[in-house]
Amino acid sequence: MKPAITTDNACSAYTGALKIYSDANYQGSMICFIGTGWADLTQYWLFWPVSWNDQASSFYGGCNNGTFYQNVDKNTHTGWGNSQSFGGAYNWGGNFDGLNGHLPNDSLSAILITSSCNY
Ligand SMILES: [Ca+2]
Repeated sequence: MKPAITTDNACSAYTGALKIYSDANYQGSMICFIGTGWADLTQYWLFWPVSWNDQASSFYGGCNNGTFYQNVDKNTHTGWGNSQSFGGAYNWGGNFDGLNGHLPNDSLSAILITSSCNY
């Protein structure tokens, strides 16, 4: 799979982008992903020199479906261990609060987007 794309343009050009927020309830800093594939959050800056690893507090899935992982393999840049699926009518967004199958706050390390859109 190709890596998920993340750019500033993805936020403005694609209303369907996956959005990850540093604070609960869609607040704080945001990073966007569009397209299918893996994203290793140790590879993206929240603010230098702090990466997005273990920083996410809420998400909006947009038109994407996939899986959030609590751990990431440093060599393959793929997720493992505790996970949470997202997308569809019942998992379109929310807080990482450790409840009802959600990952705990500040634990997200890798994202797999299995289906996406181009809008
Ligand atoms: Ca983690």
